[in-house]
Amino acid sequence: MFRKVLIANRGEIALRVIRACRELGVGTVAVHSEADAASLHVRFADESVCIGPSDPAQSYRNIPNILSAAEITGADAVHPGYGFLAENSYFADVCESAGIKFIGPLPECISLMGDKAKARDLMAKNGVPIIPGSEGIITNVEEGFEVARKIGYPVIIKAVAGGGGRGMRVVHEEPAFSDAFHAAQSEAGSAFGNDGVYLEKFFIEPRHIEIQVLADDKGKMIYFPERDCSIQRRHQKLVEESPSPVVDDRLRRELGRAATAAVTASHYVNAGTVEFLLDRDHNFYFIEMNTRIQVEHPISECVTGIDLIKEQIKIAAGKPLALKQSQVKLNGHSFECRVNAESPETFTPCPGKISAFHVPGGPGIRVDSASYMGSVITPYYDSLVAKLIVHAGTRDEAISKMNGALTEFVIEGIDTSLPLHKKIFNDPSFIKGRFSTTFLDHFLADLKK
Ligand code: MV4
Repeated sequence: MFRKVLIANRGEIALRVIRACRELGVGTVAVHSEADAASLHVRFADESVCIGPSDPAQSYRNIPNILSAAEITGADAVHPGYGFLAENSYFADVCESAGIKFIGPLPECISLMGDKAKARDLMAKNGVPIIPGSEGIITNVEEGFEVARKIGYPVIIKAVAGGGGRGMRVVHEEPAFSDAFHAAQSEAGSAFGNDGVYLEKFFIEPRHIEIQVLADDKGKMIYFPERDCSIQRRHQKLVEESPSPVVDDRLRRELGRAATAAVTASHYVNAGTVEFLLDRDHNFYFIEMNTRIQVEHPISECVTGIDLIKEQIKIAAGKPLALKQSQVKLNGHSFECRVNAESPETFTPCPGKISAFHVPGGPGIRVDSASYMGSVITPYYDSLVAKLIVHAGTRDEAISKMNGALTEFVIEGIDTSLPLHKKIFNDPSFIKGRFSTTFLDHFLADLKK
């Protein structure tokens, strides 16, 4: 096992990794920016190093400073968390070159999945269903016209380096294609330094379903029951649940088979997530693979009892995966609310000092947060204040538990998304499990009426 893990992150996920290390008897090194000196991850790690100013480019994304901190403290592994350097193949590569284990997949795997057109191509070749679209990237408008005519409008133009919804354009008819194509190309070029785009048939009201996987470096792997992440606004997820209210055992096994095929095809190691779109007829299609631990991982932990972060660390340390697929049993239902510091009207981040903080409790209630009374949500980083996670025997019981927990959660001094979460958990369509990725936009439009 590792002696000491450096956590190249902040906030709740840094704290989550510190807790997992502690349980494994592994030492921890926190790194922090100047803005985060009073943060809980600094307080609860065994050691800490200041790695630069508040601007994440100069601290949490500063590779030389993070590697120096690892060398000074003698850390033998780095956990990247999510965001920042988590999907930076160069970072994973230089960690390995410096003799520090990167807790995640190999750099080659990160860059392969970072190219959405290459990932799509690999899946198609390995029997994972993909959405009808282009083979590889589209280099000019004429080529785009041809593919779009073949698959039929509406189509969606996506950046190969995108993901999470950035650099996408939906085109409903041919006259709009040319402008959208050039706009997508130039947006992708300036956002990602890569102007490659590809084409897919646009699905109107899909559900966003994802499968968590764990794979060791000996070829063993397991998949988890699906997460439904359809409740989002502008690609920011607000509520996630596992299992999905529309997936049955048979579909769950098919999704698992597709996810494990994706792992095998890419020689994937460590924790990853395979994303699918699910259409009205419950056909599913691969969209992308995330090569990091995700924000919503706790709901998968709740319904299986498996600690994903501990498994990540053990896999990176070269231990064989001790879990068999038959030991991954779906138990009950779990929801997560991402409680953000944001204005209820504009959804813009609302930084400030938390003047009162009371977290709900009781059986089946979990709060992953690095906030406390007196802590400050700064404008430098994401505006996540807490993840409120519930687990109960059935979906209805979990909804009821979430409603109680939302009522008890007190956060004062800043505006948060808690009032919106309460409204969602009282919406009849949501309660019935009837929603798609467009649910929240319609819901918010109706609220304004
Ligand atoms: C799509 C799609 C519909 N059709 N692809 C969004 C994030 C990225 N992972 C892929 N995404 C989507 N890809 C096809 N072919 C719908 C989404 C999508 C979405 C698109 C526009 C606005 C909001 C969205 C929310 C979830 C998913």
